[in-house]
Amino acid sequence: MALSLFLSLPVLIYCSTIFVVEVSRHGARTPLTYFPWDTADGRWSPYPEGELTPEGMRQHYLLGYEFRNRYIINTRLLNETFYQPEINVYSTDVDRTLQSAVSQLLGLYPPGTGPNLRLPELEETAVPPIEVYNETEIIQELGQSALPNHTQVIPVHTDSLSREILLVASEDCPRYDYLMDLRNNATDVQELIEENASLLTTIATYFKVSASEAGNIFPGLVDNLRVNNWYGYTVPTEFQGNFFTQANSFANQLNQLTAYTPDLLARYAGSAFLSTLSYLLNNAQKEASDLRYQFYSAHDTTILNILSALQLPNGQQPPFASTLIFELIQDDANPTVYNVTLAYNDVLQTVGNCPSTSCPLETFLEFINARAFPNITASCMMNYDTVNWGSLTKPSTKSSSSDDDFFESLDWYWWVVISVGFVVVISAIIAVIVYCIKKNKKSSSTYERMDFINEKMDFKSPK
Ligand SMILES: *[C@@H]1O[C@H](CO)[C@@H](O)[C@H](O)[C@H]1NC(C)=O
Ligand SMILES: *[C@@H]1O[C@H](CO)[C@@H](O)[C@H](O)[C@H]1NC(C)=O
Ligand SMILES: *[C@@H]1O[C@H](CO)[C@@H](O)[C@H](O)[C@H]1NC(C)=O
Ligand SMILES: *[C@@H]1O[C@H](CO)[C@@H](O)[C@H](O)[C@H]1NC(C)=O
Ligand SMILES: *[C@@H]1O[C@H](CO)[C@@H](O)[C@H](O)[C@H]1NC(C)=O
Ligand SMILES: *[C@@H]1O[C@H](CO)[C@@H](O)[C@H](O)[C@H]1NC(C)=O
Ligand SMILES: CC(=O)N[C@H]1CO[C@H](CO)[C@@H](O)[C@@H]1O
Repeated sequence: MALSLFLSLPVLIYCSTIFVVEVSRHGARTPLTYFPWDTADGRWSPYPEGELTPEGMRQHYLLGYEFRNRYIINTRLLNETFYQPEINVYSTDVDRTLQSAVSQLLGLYPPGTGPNLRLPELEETAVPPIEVYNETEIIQELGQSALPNHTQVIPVHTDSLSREILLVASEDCPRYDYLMDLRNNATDVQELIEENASLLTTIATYFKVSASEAGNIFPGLVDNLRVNNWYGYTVPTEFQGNFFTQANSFANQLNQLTAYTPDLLARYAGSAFLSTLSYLLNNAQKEASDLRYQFYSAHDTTILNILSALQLPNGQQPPFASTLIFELIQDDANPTVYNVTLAYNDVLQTVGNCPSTSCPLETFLEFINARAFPNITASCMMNYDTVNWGSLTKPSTKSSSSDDDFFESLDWYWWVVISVGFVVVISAIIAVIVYCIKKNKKSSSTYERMDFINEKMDFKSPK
């Protein structure tokens, strides 16, 4: 509270927030997989796996309450009562994110802010076409309030997970899925798994299964332990203490390596969101619509995808109800000047080439437009055969829609290139010896491949 006042005070004095994009992770939930210790004492009863818990609802209600304070009471970005064109809410089609959105909105527009019937006479008209039990008593109790206690209901949009590329990139991007699959077999990933083999041994021993079966259990187990740890519930001693710390850190590292390394994957993960963000900020600056608050209710992956695409390294899993807030700010003294800020759980971030945490809109847009693929649909459907093997550019902040930089750190490809390079070099030497050709000019493609190998070696050496 004190912190938020401190944060919003300078903003109040010099400039106004004119547009907000919020992305939050759902609140506390039950584990995605139950293990014997969960079911033995019925600790999650009656909640099935992966559902929002009352604690998760509370977290989002409190977020909504805080945002009411910031964006309705202090800065007056939003009207005191719900005005439909101002706010748009979009959630992934998952119970816990939908319920989180509703819980947060209940804090933003709490009971008491909802509407009355537009005319008292409409009391008799505003009934459904079937007979209602105790209709007279209920209508009397409601009075003019449309719903009990002037409760405000707010639409929450969603779409099927298979069309969720904006918030869950892997759900609708075959190309990204394919690249992540390749990464699972890469040497750096396999090395990390080998270095942490003791974790799998502990799991294999406890569940009396093979090591490969233990590998299948691991993701569900680590999630389970994280949730039980959050709740302070006990788990078997084998999975407490060091095991938990190491499993947690290993899972984070593995995720970083398979989903966001090399950089191209991070761009796949965040492209659709960054393009949408760019579009929203442009529209807001032009005041093309009345929209002032865009709220996305989503997952830890969504937050990591966005942070990774913005090159803000974060190897940690975002805690329940983690929140990214993008604000478009207008300079009161100079109304043609717009800045963008990004806060992750209230910590301001410096994005790309921005001079500080408050970033001129053009600089911010230039960066995110370069990071996003020009046409994510095309990039996601990109066929393996269409990869341009010759070009070895490293796009990072330069705009590009190709896969090339991905292959710089694909170990299997490295070996292919070394082998090809080796064969080419040997052939060249044989050619020189056998045919005594005076001009000993290597083909340009050989140079390219050799450069690639050198670059690759530089890339590997620091680690
Ligand atoms: C804004 O809030 C005020 C006070 O609650 C209300 O009278 C007014 O109708 C609202 N405006 C809109 C556009 O919803
Ligand atoms: C509903 O109707 C029944 C029977 O008419 C009555 O006993 C009861 O008090 C009513 N309930 C309310 C909430 O008015
Ligand atoms: C409104 O809320 C109060 C207390 O929070 C409750 O006693 C009352 O029944 C509610 N009214 C309706 C119509 O639900
Ligand atoms: C990864 O390796 C496994 C086992 O060697 C193999 O079955 C699988 O096809 C490989 N996946 C890819 C994408 O290369
Ligand atoms: C906008 O960003 C620039 C560069 O970081 C900074 O100097 C300026 O104070 C910011 N303006 C506002 C209104 O935040
Ligand atoms: C993006 O790529 C898809 C698939 O190639 C294509 O159908 C679509 O027209 C492209 N969109 C734009 C705006 O170029
Ligand atoms: C439990 C365990 O073996 N953890 C290791 C996992 O790999 C990292 C990186 O090499 C090590 O630092 C950990 O000790």
